[in-house]
Amino acid sequence: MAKKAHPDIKELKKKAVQIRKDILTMLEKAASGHTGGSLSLVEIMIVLYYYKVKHDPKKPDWPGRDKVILSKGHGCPTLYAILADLGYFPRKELWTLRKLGSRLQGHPQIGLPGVEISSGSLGQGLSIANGMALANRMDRIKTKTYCIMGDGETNEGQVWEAAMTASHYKLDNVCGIIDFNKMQIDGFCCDVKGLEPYAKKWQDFGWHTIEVDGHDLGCLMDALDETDKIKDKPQVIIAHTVKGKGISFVENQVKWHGIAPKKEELEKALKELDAQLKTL
Ligand SMILES: Cc1ncc(C[n+]2csc(CCOP(=O)(O)OP(=O)(O)O)c2C)c(N)n1
Repeated sequence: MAKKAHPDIKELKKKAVQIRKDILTMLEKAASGHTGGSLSLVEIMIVLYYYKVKHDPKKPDWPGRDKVILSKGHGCPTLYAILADLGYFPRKELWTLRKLGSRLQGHPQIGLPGVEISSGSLGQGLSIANGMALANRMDRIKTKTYCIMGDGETNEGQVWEAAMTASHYKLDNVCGIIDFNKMQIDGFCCDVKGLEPYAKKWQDFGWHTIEVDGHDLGCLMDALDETDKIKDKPQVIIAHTVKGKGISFVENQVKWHGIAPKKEELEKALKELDAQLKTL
C-alpha cells in the first residue's frame, strides 16, 4: 500500500498551540479538571485525528471508522477540543465543560458525537478495545482500534489481563498508546509503583513495542505507520511525554494533575503559547 503523505508539520504544530489554548480556557471556565495529563496528550491525539485515523465527523457512527478509546478519560479536555475543531459538535459547547447538563463532563460519556466509550474508571479501555477489535474482525471490517492509556493507569491489573487477551487472539487491529509522562495522581510513577522495565513488559506480553518522543509529530506518525505493518500481534507505542507540556509553570508539577488554571495563570499560559506560535 502506498504510504500516505504526512501533513505539514508546521500546520500541526500551530494546531497543537490552538488545542492547548482551548484546553486551558475550558479548564479555567470549569474551575476544575485535569490540566497536566491533558496537555501531555496533545501531540498524540493530533497525530491520530489529523493524520492517522479513518473517521468522518459528519457520520460519527460510520461502521468503517477507526476507533479511538480514551482510556485515561480524565484527559478528555484534549479529546473535546479536537472533536469540536473537527466539527463533531459546536465549538461553543467547549465552554460548558463540567457544567450541570453539559454533554462535556469531566470524563467522556457516550452520547457526545465522536466519543466511543464512557471512560474514567482507569484500566478498562483496553478490554473494551479488544472487544471492538474482535467484533470488527468477525464482521470482516478492516479498521483499527487505538487505545490511549496513562502510564499510571497501567498499574491496574486489568490492563495486563487485556494485554494477554490481545496477544492470545493475535489482535493486530489493536494499537495501544501510552502517554508515558512518568507521573500520576500521587507523584512520580517510579515512587508509586514502578513500571520498569516497561517496554520489556509489553514485549513479554506478546506486543510489538515501539518507543518514541510523544511530542515529536513526525516520529509519532512514523510509529503509527509502523504498527500497520505488523501482522498477528497487537502493537503498543510508548510515547515519552512531559506532564503539563507547553506551559513552563505546569510542566512536571505533581500539583497540576487535578487542578485548573486560575484567571491570572490562564493569561500567563496563553502568553506563553502565543510566544511559541511566533517561533514556528
Ligand atoms: C479505577 C480508578 N482509580 C483511581 C482513579 C483516580 N485517578 C484519576 S487520574 C489518576 C492518575 C492516573 O495516572 P496516569 O494514568 O499516569 O494519568 P496522567 O498522569 O497521564 O494524568 C487516578 C489514580 C480513577 N480515575 N480510576
